Amino acid sequence: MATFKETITETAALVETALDAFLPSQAGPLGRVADAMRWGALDGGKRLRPFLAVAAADMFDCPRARSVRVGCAVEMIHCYSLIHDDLPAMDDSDLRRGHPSVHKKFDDATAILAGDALLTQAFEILAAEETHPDGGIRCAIALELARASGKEGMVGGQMIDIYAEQKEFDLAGVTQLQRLKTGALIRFSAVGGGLIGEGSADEITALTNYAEDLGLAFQIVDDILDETADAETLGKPAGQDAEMDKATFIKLLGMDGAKSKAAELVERCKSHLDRFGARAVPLKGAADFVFERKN
Ligand code: GRG
Repeated sequence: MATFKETITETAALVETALDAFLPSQAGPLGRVADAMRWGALDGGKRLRPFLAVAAADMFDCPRARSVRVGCAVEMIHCYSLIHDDLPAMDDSDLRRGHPSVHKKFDDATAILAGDALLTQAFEILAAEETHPDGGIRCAIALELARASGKEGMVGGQMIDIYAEQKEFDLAGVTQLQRLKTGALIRFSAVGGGLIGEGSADEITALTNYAEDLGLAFQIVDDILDETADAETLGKPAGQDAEMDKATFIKLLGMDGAKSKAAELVERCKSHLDRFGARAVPLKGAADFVFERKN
């Protein structure tokens, strides 16, 4: 049986090829935004979200030609969020995935437009008939992704993160913020995979529970890495949370407390998938990967 590393590498290659085809370079006046979209979306990142979508769909023997499209859609939303998050008006980061961020390589206006275009194209991909012949299923997936990405999801989380008096946040407040900011897209990834694979309502609920615990574990590990890893390993600036005096899981639980909370969540998230038996091995592997990741 393939190792987790081999499986995620194989999925990432499929996603890379599909993204490359969805985002061709072009001549003429649109060339600049097309290049910026490519800069922000290709050749980088762990591709965790598309992996979750494809691995969840694989459990239901869904054709990869369908699930990879769902994976590309969520990765495009993720990449748009990173491009906008790096802008001077937000985190003002010069480095992303070890390369100059999109606004540094191009300019602010191009970065805004490239992010907008990736966001829009994600829904174009989901709406197209190649994603699934049943328009009801395409619509259900697009609805989930819209909810996960918008005001009641990632955008809402980012808004709270920027403007709330975070210093005052308790554990419940930080958990809620992170459930929206990072958790919502991770949740969509597994659920979107279940929907494209035509899982039953109970199976989608199991995937939802898995992804909610996984998303929180992912964020706790992110907080730990921000404090312990260097910028070269992370491929982005480190130590930003402490610099901005953000309320993080480490600040609230201490380093040891944060590590044991993440470990507990990873074990719990895997247990939600026990009903799938051996079919859940890749998704359970993703949970261990999230816990052990170094960037
Ligand atoms: C701008 C609407 C808008 C939202 C931005 C996701 C986000 C919200 C900001 C990113 C800031 C950040 C570092 C959040 C912590 C968790 C996170 C999303 C990390 C990056 O995801 P990875 O580690 O990145 O999966 P790669 O590069 O591997 O894809």
